[in-house]
Amino acid sequence: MKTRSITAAMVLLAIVFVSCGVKKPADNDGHSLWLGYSSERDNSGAVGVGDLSRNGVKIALEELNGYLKDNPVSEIKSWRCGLLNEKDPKLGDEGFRIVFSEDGDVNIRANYDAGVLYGAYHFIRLCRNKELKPGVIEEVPAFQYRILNHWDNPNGTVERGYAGKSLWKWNELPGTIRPEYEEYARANASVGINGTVLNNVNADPRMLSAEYLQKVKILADIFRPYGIKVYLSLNFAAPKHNGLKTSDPLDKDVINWWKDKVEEIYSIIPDFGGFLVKANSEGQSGPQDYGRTHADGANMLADALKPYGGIVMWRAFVYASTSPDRAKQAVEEFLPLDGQFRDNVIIQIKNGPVDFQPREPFSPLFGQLEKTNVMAEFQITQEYMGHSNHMVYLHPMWKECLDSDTYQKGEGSTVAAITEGKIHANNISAIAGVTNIGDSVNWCGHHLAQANWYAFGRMAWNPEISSEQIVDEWLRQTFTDNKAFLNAVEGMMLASHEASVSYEMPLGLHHCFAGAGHYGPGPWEGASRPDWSPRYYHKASADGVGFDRTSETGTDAVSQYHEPLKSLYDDVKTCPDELLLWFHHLPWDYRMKSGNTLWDELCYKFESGIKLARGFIDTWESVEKYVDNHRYSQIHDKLVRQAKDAIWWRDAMILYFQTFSGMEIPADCTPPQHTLDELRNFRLRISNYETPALDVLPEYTLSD
Ligand code: GCV
Repeated sequence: MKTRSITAAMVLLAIVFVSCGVKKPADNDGHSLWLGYSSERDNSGAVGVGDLSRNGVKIALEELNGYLKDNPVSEIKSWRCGLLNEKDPKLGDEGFRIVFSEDGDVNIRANYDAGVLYGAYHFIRLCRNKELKPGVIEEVPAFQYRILNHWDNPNGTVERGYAGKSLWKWNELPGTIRPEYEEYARANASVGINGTVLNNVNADPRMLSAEYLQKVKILADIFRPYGIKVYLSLNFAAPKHNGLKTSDPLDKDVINWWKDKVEEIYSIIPDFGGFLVKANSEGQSGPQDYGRTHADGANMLADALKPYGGIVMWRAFVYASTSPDRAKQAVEEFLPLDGQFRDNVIIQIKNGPVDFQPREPFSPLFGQLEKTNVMAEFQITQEYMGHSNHMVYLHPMWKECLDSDTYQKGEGSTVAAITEGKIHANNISAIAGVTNIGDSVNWCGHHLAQANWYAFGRMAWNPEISSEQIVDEWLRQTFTDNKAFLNAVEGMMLASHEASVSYEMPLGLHHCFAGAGHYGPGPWEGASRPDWSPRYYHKASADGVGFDRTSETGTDAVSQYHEPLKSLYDDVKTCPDELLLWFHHLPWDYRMKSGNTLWDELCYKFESGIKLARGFIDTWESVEKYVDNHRYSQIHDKLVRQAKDAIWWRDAMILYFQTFSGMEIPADCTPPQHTLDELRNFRLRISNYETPALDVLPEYTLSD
């Protein structure tokens, strides 16, 4: 009897299982990223064309064979890849052509081996996304330099890194080579990234020492076949650290010191990419220490690199001006230098004028420089968006910046067009992302944060691709192509950036973080003066909230934008709601376009963020059966924390603002769960750069 009922139960289970049609995938630790198709390289089954000693072509072949062997595509009968016999100028250095004939022959060709490799990865992506159709595909990258910036230090820490320690084990190199180095190169090449700055912009001078260059060489050798060049951040004071009396860029000995250093670097790494420089910013040394300009400093380095084809990426994130508005400093310092930089210098500009906030207007500097190469810097690591605890798909935010029209040369002068070199005669085009990679097994600390690494690469190759397409591609390759799963998770990820803005700092508020760790709210911190403190940025008081950057009563930051933007932002009636408190200081009872008072609108914005974050948990629970247990539960735990943090943010911001507004939180909003005093005291316990552990954060109850 007992046996019979067990059998019946098993049959029932089998029926349920079959009728659902879903087999729970095996546990996956996330290490294989979006490249889980072939763990072993295979050299059989394909035809290589031309000189196979070229490593990029060889890797392309191995990838194609590995993929097609495990995942045969019935329409494909044969495949080849290799260099073109005659160079095609249309394809440039890195472009490719894929010809897929009606009778099933695939031919991937390029001028150089990097192009063949990109073609192979593109082809595999099409197969995996079921987008393969007979015909010809030609692609060339939009940006010449597509670069990750690591903020990794020689001691193994990563500034603003939330995925373990540095991937680079400097203490083991050059002797020990970890498999992750090549895995990293492969992942980057698969999305078209062709450069990596290995060390923090707050640079340790040791990185340029003979000892470290031998370590860097090993990485460069591993990355080279994948089309990836290495770059280093430098410490501008390096000559002084090495015994010179000065680091003045116009001093003869200093000039020679850099020339010799560059010669040494190229003798060890012949295809070294160049330098990234943070100068006269946040305490870093720079040319201004010697009464020189950014152009003097950058040009001195550019001249040393020029004979070898290297470039200087000189950051515009400056922090030494006396301007009363931090958002204006980059234009104030760099506009007077327009036209003075060498042609192998490019000014690296953060997407917004302050610092990678959840939402900023685009940096006006993009639209100001006309005779200088400019590039955008995005932050892939989530310094200001919940570290690797929060799921925030960042591509919509980056695209918002790239698609912004600066009106520099009339309509259509978007940030993308300017940085791609379409508006004025830039001779270098580049784009950079501060990476979210560390040595954690899943690379990024949150499984879903891998999407941001992937998205950065795809965007750098082609800034036109939509956020929807990128997240769809990534999910199919990383999880499953099940429609129900894709619909649910795509919706959730696409809503996540707006959710993050809403639950942290809606309506143009910015930099309201607790402490230097930038995790969690601290709107009560600091003073009303130009430092990095929340009170300087939100300016909440009895008369209202927001930073007045208007032309008549404010700092006139609006004038750094071209018309019609200047007037649009300047006029409170036309300024977009999402940037309102970035540009205006308004009374709490200000009547918004919606008809709500500003106070109510703020409360409802926070509420919408809380609702979205709460809903992400339901969405994730609805797809449990499509996801392996390991990733399912790790992501679930983080989504729960994210929703709790959303309420924490609202409680802190609104309870603090309420001390000025004296207004009631609308009754239909989630009730606060902590008092202002409790939250202020809690803040005292999370003041360093690390992400606090999930279970030491303030406790919150989530309603169903
Ligand atoms: C690498 C912000 C971050 C710093 C970072 C700096 C920069 O201020 O908090 O950690 O330093 O930006 O981009 O240089």
